Formats: sequence, structure tokens, C-alpha cells
Amino acid sequence: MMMDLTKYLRKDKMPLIWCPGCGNGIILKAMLGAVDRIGLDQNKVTMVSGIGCSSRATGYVDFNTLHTTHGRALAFATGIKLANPELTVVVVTGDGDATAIGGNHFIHAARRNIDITVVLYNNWIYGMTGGQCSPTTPHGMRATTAKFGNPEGSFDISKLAIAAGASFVARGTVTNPVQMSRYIEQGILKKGFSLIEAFTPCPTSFGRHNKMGKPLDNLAWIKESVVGRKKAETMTEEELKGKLITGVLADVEKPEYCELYDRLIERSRAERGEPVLPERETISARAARAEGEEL
Ligand SMILES: Cc1ncc(C[n+]2csc(CCOP(=O)(O)OP(=O)(O)O)c2C)c(N)n1
Ligand code: SF4
Repeated sequence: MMMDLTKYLRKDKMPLIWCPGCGNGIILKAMLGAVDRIGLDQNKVTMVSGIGCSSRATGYVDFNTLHTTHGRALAFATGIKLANPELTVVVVTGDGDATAIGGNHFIHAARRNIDITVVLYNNWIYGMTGGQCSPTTPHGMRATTAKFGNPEGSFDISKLAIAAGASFVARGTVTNPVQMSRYIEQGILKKGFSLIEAFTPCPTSFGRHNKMGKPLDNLAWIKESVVGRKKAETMTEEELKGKLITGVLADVEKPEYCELYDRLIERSRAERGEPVLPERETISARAARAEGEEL
């Protein structure tokens, strides 16, 4: 059965600013599908973004949304989640936003293992500002700041998140949106820091600088470049050169930050002889109380 996802959209904000052939809309649909399948209350979802083409997603969705400063989405999201752990907090970010100016927030949010889901649109470039290199631009590929090819190496964002302490990490592509939507669903359901790295074409900047042809050719390039985790296990290092491995790359159980923080407060109150705090009041209870309803 087709899902009606339009209830999650702010129709007055249409049309979208994304270029024809951009993959951002596919990822947005995958996210909305995940929220719908889980059956989350729209008013209990908070989506936070930084700055960049991908980060415009928060303007289009009818959740609680926050479009913050460049690279800082995770800092804002951390505050929201700690104040209201009942909320489902999803961060939408780009490769530049998350791993250049926001690099420290990214590794430390993963290290804390706070229960936030990050959907990271990786198009290997700064799309919004015209195509400068980002920390994921592959070595040798071109950008406005690398006319003769990027001399630098690039981050493997998923590996970075795993090394920093994330509890769930998966990587998908817009060429397989159903799978990507499942990964986002798993990430939201996982308690702890989840990263879904989503490969997506930017034909306007990355594709143009690298002479990748039409938007469909850009998709074909992604399709040829990726290989599933299971198949990758059977391939040699030589065969894997230049390939991007997709799949669930980490799924581990570990303590979550908001819960640890609550326990820390309890311990410190007990040590000072202060009474144990009552259970956190849920947002709906608080809202009902504010409206003068009896609880
Ligand atoms: C403090 C600050 N520095 C730089 C910028 C300019 N800026 C806006 S978007 C962007 C890069 C976005 O790239 P990415 O995160 O890869 O997102 P994309 O546009 O590709 O989706 C930059 C450098 C800014 N807005 N604020
Ligand atoms: S510049 Fe690239 S990332 Fe930005 S909307 Fe256009 S195609 Fe998408």
C-alpha cells in the first residue's frame, strides 16, 4: 500500500529549492517513510539541521524543526534531547556541515552515545556554496577549490563514527531508497547515537566539476561505486579500492548519555543528602498541565 507522506510536509514551503536531479528529495522521502512506519507522533519528532542544501530539509517538514548555524546542529540537538529525552531527535546534515566546521560536535556526540539519529547526506562536496572540497571529496576528484584534483585524503565518515563510539552506523545510497529508509528506521529505534550515511548525487556541483554527465549518469556512478558489506567481505583489498561499502556497519549495545546523566544527578543529590528527584515528567504531561487539565 502506498503511504501518504504529504501530511509530514509544509506545503506552503513548496516548491523545494533543490536542483533537478539532486538526490536530497529521495533521502527526505526515506526519512518520512521511516517515521511513518514506526508510527511516531509528528509532534514528538524534532528535526534539527545546520547549513547546506541538505540542511534545508527542516524547512519542508511539519515536525518541530530547528534550522541552526553551520556545523552546530548536533550541539543544538544535544540540548534538546537532554532537556526532553521523550522527543525523537533527528539531525539532518551534509558532509561539509558535519565533518568540517561541525567535526568536533560530530565525534563528541558519537562518543557520548546520546540518543540522536543523524542522517548525513554525503554528496562529497559543498553543494550550497558552489562546489568547494569537503572532507569527503575523494582524493584526485575535482572541485572549485581543487581545479587539478583534490590533493588531500578523505574521511570515511562511518568509520569515524564507529571509532568515536556510535552505537548504530549504516550506509546507504539514493539508488536503493527502500534499504536506506529501513536503515533510518533502525537508527531511530536504536537507543544511542545512530548515523545513517546516505550517498547522494549533486549533479550541479560534484557532477559538473567531475564531468559526470547528466543526473542519471551521476546515479550510475554511485551505483557502480558501491558494494554491499556481505559482498565486500569476499573481495580483495585490490578489488575494494575506490569502492564504497554499504550496509549496517555497526550495531552495538552500550549505555546512553541521557540515562547516564540522569543517574549522575541522582548520585550527586544522594551524596548531598537531597531528596531523589521525581521521575521526569513527560512532555505530554507537562503540556496537559500547562493547559490546566487534570492529570
Ligand atoms: C560559519 C559559516 N561558515 C561558512 C558558511 C558557508 N556555507 C554554507 S553551506 C556550506 C557548505 C555546505 O556543504 P555540505 O555540508 O556538504 O552541504 P551541501 O550543501 O552539499 O548539502 C558553507 C561552507 C556559513 N554559512 N557559515
Ligand atoms: S547544488 Fe547540489 S546538493 Fe545543492 S540542491 Fe543542487 S544538486 Fe542538490
